[in-house]
Amino acid sequence: MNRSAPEPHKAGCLGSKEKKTMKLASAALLFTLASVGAWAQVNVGEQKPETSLPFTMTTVSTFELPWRLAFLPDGRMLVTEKIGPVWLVSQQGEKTLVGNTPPVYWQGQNGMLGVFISPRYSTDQSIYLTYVEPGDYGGGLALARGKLNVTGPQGPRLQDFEVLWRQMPKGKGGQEGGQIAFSPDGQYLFLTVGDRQRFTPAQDPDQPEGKILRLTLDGKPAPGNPNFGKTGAATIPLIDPPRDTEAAKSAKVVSTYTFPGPNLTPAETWVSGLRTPYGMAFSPTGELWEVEHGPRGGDELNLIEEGKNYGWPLVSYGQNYNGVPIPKPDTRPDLAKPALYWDPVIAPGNLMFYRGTRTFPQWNGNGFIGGMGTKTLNRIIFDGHGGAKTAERWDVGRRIRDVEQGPDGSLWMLEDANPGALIHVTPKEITSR
Ligand SMILES: [Ca+2]
Repeated sequence: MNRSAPEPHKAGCLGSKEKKTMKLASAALLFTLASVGAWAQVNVGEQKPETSLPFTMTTVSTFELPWRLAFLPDGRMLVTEKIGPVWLVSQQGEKTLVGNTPPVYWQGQNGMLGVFISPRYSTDQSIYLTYVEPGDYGGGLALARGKLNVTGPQGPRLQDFEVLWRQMPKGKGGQEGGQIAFSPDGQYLFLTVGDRQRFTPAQDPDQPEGKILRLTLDGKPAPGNPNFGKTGAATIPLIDPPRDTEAAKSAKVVSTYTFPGPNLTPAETWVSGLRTPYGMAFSPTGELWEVEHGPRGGDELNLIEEGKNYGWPLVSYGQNYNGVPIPKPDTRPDLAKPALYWDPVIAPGNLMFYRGTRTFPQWNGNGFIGGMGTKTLNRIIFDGHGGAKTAERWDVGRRIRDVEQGPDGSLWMLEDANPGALIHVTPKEITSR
């Protein structure tokens, strides 16, 4: 509730003029509530799954901890495995290893993460990778680009590979983020950086953890960012993942890192206060949406708007895994709230928007979120004005790490498991007797 609203029992002390003003204010408040209505931030964690699936799932191949897939214009796809490799895969499931991919720090949630096709692929044949680079102490998220040569005698391989952005210092903790969304005009890229299970850096403007960065396609701070041109502290502290939000407040500094050049984090930052941003995508109406894991309870679907602070670890609808409470979002109206949240959680794998009217025309414009914890596929309806609500929750019996749309409008999913399936999702055939 709005904490500034007067308590009802105090209304009796007011004069008639104040009462009239209050009535108007209440009417305005009611109108506001009614106008957002079902679209206001609500807990959708208790939603029950559908009793049947309207689609068929066919396992085409299996991988070791597959993480993301991306379609090339020729209809083949690239599939990453968290343990390191990147594969070129036909829709029939034939796999060819892509050469010259970088070494990764594979440990827990760390490893090879995302693969994304350049918005200029027809002219630059480039792909973007996100992964965790190995270091002397833990690892660090990296964003890199390479030209994909699929015609050479040595088989498919990356050329002119270059790291465009890297998280420094390297350190411990999972929850890297690693999702990219290209701006609809293809000029910029948005990169999610998770909190690395360190909590407090998500609120430190000098550290990239818990942020969405807006960068040029070459990984530089993008003109137009809220703090474009500003630099941050030359030296920043590194902490290990503390046990909870309270312990994080007095976490021991294990080392300090001094940047060799300017600290560009302020200039790169688009929004802050995120926890585990594993899903992010532009909707067909041009809104940027992000989905993240909360702690125990409190997974979030957020509308991402320039300069906003999404609250982690100051507030959450969930609590720490050890039961230590976290203040609720209502206590901090200055922080942006999610459009939807899940308590209990679904553990979202990613977010994608379905575009077009081929194969599943009824889903044109809808969002899809894979639920790993619930082994579900979740359809989300967006109103194009910052509102979202859930449609079906389908029990698919697999931990869905990724769901993407194929060239013909069918869906493809990756299962978070080892072995984990590559699953083709097609309309259920209607059989007549
Ligand atoms: Ca939040």
